Amino acid sequence: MKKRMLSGIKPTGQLHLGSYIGALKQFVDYQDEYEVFAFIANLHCITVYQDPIELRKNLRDCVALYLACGLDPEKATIFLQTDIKAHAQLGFIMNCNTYMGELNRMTQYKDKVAKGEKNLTGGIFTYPTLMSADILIYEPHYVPVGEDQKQHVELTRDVANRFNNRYGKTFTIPEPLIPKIGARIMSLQDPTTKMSKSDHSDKGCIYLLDSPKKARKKIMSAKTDDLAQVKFDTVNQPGISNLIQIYSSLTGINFSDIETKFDGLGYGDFKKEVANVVCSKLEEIQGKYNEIINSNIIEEILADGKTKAEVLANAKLDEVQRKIGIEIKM
Ligand code: ATP
Ligand code: LTN
Repeated sequence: MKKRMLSGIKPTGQLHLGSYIGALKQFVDYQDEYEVFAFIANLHCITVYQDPIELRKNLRDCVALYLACGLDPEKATIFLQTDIKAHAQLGFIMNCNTYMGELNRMTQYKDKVAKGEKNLTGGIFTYPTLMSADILIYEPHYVPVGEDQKQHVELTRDVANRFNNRYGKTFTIPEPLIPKIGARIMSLQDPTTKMSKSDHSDKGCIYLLDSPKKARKKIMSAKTDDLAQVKFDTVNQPGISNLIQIYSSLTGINFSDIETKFDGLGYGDFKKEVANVVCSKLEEIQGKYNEIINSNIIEEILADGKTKAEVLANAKLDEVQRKIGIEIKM
C-alpha cells in the first residue's frame, strides 16, 4: 500500500515562487509515489484579518493554482479545510493536549511578538494545534513543508506521542519532508528574509500570477553583491545563492554544475538565464490556470475531495472522542 502524504497552503494573497518551490512542487513530484492529500488551509488564513471578497477570490485561485502546477485530482485528494468539520473539532482536542509553554516556543509566533505586531489573535497563538489536527486526522507518513513550518510538524509529533502514551496508539507519527533545495527561498530585495506574501516590498516576491514581464523585471533587479562570481555561498553571497537555489530547483541542475556553467559570466547573464527559466515556468502555470479558473472544475474537484477526505477524518475523530471518554457510546 502507498504511504500517505498531506499538506496545506493558506489562501492568503497569491501563491508565490517560495510556496511553489518549498511546498507545492513537492506535492506534485510525489503524487505518483504517495497517496497525496492537499488542502486549502482557509481556517489558518483567518488568524489574520482577511477581506472577505478578496479571500473568496483567493480560495478559487489557490485551487486553480494547485491544478495548474500539476496536481492531478485523479491521484491527489484536494479539499477545503472547512469542508471537513472534524478538523476544527479535533483542533480543540489538540489544543487541550498542547502546553502553553510549547506554543510560546513557536518561532513564528515569537517573531511576531518580537516585531511588536499589535492585536495578535488567539488564533495565531493556537494555530499550531489546528495544524496538528489537520495532519493527525489523516495519519500521513510525510508532511511536505518549507523550512518555516518544520517546527510545527515537530510539535505535532510531540503532541501525537503524548496522546498515544496517554490514550493508547491512536496516531501515526508524521515526518516533515523538507526539500533539499529551496526549503527557504529568500526575498529578491532582502535575501536575508523569506520570500513572503507579507514581504513589505512587492519587488522581493514573485507571484505565480505575475506577468512574465513583471517577474523578469523583479529578477533583473534582484539584490546581489560586488564579488562578481556565481557561487553558492549563503553567508557572503545570499542574493546570488538564492537565485542559484531557484534555478537549481526549477531545472534540476546541481549547484556546482551551475557554478561551472556561469563561470566567468556577469551577473546580468546569470539573471537573464534565471529569468528565462522562471518565466517559462510561470507561462506554463498561467496557461493552465486561465483554462481552469473560469470553469466549474474547481467546485467539482472540491466536492469530490470532500467526499474522500470526510470518511477518513470522521472515523479518526470518532476514535479519538471514544478514547478520551467524551462519547457515551464505546
Ligand atoms: P507567506 O509567508 O508567504 O504568507 P506562509 O509560509 O505563511 O507564506 P503558506 O502560503 O501557507 O504560508 O505556505 C505554504 C507552504 O509554502 C508552507 O509549507 C511554507 O513552508 C512554504 N513556503 C512559504 N514561503 C516559502 C519560501 N519563501 N521558501 C520555501 N518555502 C516556503
Ligand atoms: N501552517 C501552514 C499551513 C498549514 C499546514 C497544515 C501545512 C495548515 N495546516 C498542515 C502542512 C500541514 C502555513 O502557515 N503555511
